Amino acid sequence: MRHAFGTIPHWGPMKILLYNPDNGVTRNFMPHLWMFLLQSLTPAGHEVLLIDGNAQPMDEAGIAKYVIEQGVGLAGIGAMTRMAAKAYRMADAIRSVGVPVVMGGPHVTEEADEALGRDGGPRHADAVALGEADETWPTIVNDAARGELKDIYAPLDADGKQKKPSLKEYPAIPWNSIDLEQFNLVPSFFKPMLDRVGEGWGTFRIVPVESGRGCPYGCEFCTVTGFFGDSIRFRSNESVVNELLMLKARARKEKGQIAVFFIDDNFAINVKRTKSLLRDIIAANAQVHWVAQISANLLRDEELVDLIAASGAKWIFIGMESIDPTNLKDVNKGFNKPDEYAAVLERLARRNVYAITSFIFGMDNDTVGVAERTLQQLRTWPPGLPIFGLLTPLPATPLYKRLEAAGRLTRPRHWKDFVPFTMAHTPLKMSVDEAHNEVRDGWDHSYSPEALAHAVDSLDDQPLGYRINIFLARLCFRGIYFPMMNKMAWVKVIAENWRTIFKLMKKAVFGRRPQVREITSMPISLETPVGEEGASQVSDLIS
Ligand code: B12
Ligand code: SF4
Repeated sequence: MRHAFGTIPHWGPMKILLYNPDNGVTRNFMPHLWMFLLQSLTPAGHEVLLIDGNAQPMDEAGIAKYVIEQGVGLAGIGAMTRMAAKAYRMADAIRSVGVPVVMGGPHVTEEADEALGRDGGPRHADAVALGEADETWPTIVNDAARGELKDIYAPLDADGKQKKPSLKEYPAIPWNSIDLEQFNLVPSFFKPMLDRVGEGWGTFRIVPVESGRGCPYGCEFCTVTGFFGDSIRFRSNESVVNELLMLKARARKEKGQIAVFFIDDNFAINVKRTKSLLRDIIAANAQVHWVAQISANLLRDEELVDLIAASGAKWIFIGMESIDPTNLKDVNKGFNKPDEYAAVLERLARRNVYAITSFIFGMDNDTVGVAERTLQQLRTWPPGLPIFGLLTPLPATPLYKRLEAAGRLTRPRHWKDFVPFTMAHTPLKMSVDEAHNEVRDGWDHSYSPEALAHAVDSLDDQPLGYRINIFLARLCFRGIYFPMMNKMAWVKVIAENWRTIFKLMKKAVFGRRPQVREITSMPISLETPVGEEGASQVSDLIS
């Protein structure tokens, strides 16, 4: 194995860089939890540096220079499939200056041979951590410090069977001291002005918190059931509550805003336990504004939805996927009942909780016009944040295997040449181009100036803050499909939406003056494609 700065191995404390590549399309300003988790699980004595490429964009030369300047002795890179190509390029750059790289996360867990160059391609990683690395990470660090990294680290029990870490002894992530500056959504040049606005608007961060892992539902396109297993594990209520209290205290101390994204795949997978957690959060006065993913079938329970609202929830992400029961059955998601979507959304909206509704086009029963049919339904629902994607065969999913076996994959290793919103197989009842057009239609019609105005108007009976809220969130979400990475793009969007902006401003000035707390009662965006310019519009509106 090679080492930084010549041939002298590190036998002692190291500087460890944990790096998450950007996805190359949008800026995802929510930091990735794995970095903080592994940092907390690193054996004492080592120093851990974190770089999220979404917040600190870096190229190959930049990262090579950084690891040399910092004297990094080990780099850990984690990536989803869509960032794999970038992750490999960055890993190559780090290895080229003699620093060993260990890779982990959902992609390399399934494609370890690719990362290790055992598939005939180049080697990108010195070692690969398979699956959940909570228990293998300390061993990896110790091996690296001794100069004895192995190729593969797998979480196995004494019998060689795969072992899932319990979350009962969850490490306390020191949110009170972690440097979160790179994740502030508010641009530095606006900070002084927003500090004056008060309510902590000089900083705004969305922080990932997990309360449990695993989902037994096994939807065909999803990696979660395979990766985390169908054994669901939870942290204790107490440890989650303490984490929220710590975040709340930090926000207070820094006079900043913090919102939480519960990253559990299905936050209410065990309704009894979720209720008990939410009750404990309320009892401990640990409420923060939060977002979580919950499947529609679990939101039938009025008491659960009451607790969701009372504990601070503002947005619930719902994987609706399709309004066609045949499609849902095809992808093993027949538990989603399109007939009840409207009722679920209304149940949330009655408590001023809104939904991010996620749809997948390009399913086997989809035909031309699927976007319009979906939009027709959407228009009858309370306003939310619709998002549209394409059915994507991720490695090792049942979907990938089915399409591969049927010879239907047109780009079997699509991640090697990642192109956003581009299919890797041909759907049965329409062409690839037609599927792409459907997704474009979905985004076009949901995020056009008319659609934004309609969403705002549909909340006419609500406080102004809610209307501004939905407008800003839609503006931000628009960027998931239509990249808004520079000032000009934002100027154009603002110009297109001037009527709605003017109307909201007028209302703010001549109507009841908006309360900053009201306006900002939810995270602006989960995947914040806004960049600095986007956030500036946010601040314009709240000042
Ligand atoms: C939160 C989340 C998001 C958030 C933002 C991501 C963020 N900033 O955290 C949002 C909502 C924006 C999002 C969006 C998307 N997501 Co997402 N997301 C998640 C989710 C629910 C939680 C991630 C998490 O924090 N997990 C908890 C941590 C502890 O687990 P972990 O990251 O896997 O890390 C562990 C191990 O993997 C390992 N590990 C990870 N990295 C590393 C690195 C090293 C060096 C080592 C040693 C170990 C290691 O150790 C960790 C501890 O055990 C996961 C599902 C899941 N439960 O993981 C999906 C998931 C990661 N998302 C996924 C997908 C597909 C997407 C989207 C492409 C969806 C879409 N169709 O548009 C987009 C892409 C966004 C983008 N940035 O480009 C897939 C990725 C699958 C894959 N093979 O790539 C997942 C797994 C869900 C799924 N449906 O299969 N996502
Ligand atoms: S419900 Fe969500 S997390 Fe669970 S398997 Fe289906 S898509 Fe994946």
